[in-house]
Amino acid sequence: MEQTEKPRITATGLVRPVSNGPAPVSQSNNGFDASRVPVLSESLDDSELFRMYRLMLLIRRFEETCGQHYSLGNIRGFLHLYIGQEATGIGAITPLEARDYIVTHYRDHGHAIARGLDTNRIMAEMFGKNTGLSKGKGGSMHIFDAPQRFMGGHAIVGAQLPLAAGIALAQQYMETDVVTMVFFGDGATNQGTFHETLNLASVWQLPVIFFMENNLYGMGSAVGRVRHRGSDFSDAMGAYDVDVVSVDGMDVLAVREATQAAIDQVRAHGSPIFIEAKTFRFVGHSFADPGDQYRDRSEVDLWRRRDPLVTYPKRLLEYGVVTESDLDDLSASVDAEIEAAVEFAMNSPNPDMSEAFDDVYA
Ligand SMILES: Cc1ncc(C[n+]2csc(CCOP(=O)(O)OP(=O)(O)O)c2C)c(N)n1
Repeated sequence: MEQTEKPRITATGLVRPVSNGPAPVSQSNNGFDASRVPVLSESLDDSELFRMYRLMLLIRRFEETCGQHYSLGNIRGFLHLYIGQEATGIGAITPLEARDYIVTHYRDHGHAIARGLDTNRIMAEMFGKNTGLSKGKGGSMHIFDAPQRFMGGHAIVGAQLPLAAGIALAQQYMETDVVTMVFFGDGATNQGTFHETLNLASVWQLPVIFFMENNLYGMGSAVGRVRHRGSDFSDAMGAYDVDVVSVDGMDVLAVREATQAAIDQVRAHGSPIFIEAKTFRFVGHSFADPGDQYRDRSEVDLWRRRDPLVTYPKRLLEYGVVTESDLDDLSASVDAEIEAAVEFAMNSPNPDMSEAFDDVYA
């Protein structure tokens, strides 16, 4: 079959200079030039801009609440919070359509919320209850909702990558225009599965978006200590001839625009794209992370100053998309949703022992 030549995707044009942008930041801010930030997107209406903020706030409050219930012993096992990375998840997932697939790793609550999965059932999964999305048997790292095409939640670093390629291969075989998006961290790029999957995805021209959330650390290891090229991923895909788009992961609109362009291209041409969002987790790797001692306080503070839960609503106010009272109402409605989710989880039964071996594929 003759292939039409695919256009090369580029993030150029996604960022527009602003006269009174924030003060430039140092290189330690992951190389992102904060003096160039996008204006509010022209392609999104006010209700969508507002919905994106609601989802970001929902993730933040969900995560904070999970942290509290972990300390109380109501949530057990591992808990990897997404606090700080909300703009990336929302910018990446909101432009997907319902027929598209998402595969992700253990830092998955934010992705699940962004996908619009039932907050009650995500929370119940956290609490290990049988009303949870994985019937309480998966927990925090294994959120799964096949009808919504949310295919996990995977605890093994890099394991989700070949699964995503398999889903994309099936779509290619069935000649659909469905896009598969797979999330992973910078640490996963050192796994063999990453290179194997990239290679085959390129050879077979699979319709998959490789979405890397580069938060600069894999557990306690700074990316520069474990990767030959450090935090620079610009030519990471050279060997596979896959386009790379690098975007500011603290800017929800920049992520959304870059991702929308990538989705359009993958849908039309069926070839893989690699997106790198530069972001940061504000808290430890997981609740087992003893005090986050491998990061300099000043580095964390620098990133916290770019908290998307502060900068984005500020922009919405500046551009007249919302009023202060809209934001107050929103905050109350998000709190009510989280409170209801906790109540639902607390009041749900544990999985029955008789179901222990159900759904085991062996
Ligand atoms: C194959 C494998 N090796 C090691 C681990 C332990 N582990 C869990 S998370 C993690 C760090 C991964 O970091 P990254 O991919 O950057 O994602 P992030 O946690 O920063 O979101 C490691 C090494 C694992 N789960 N699986």
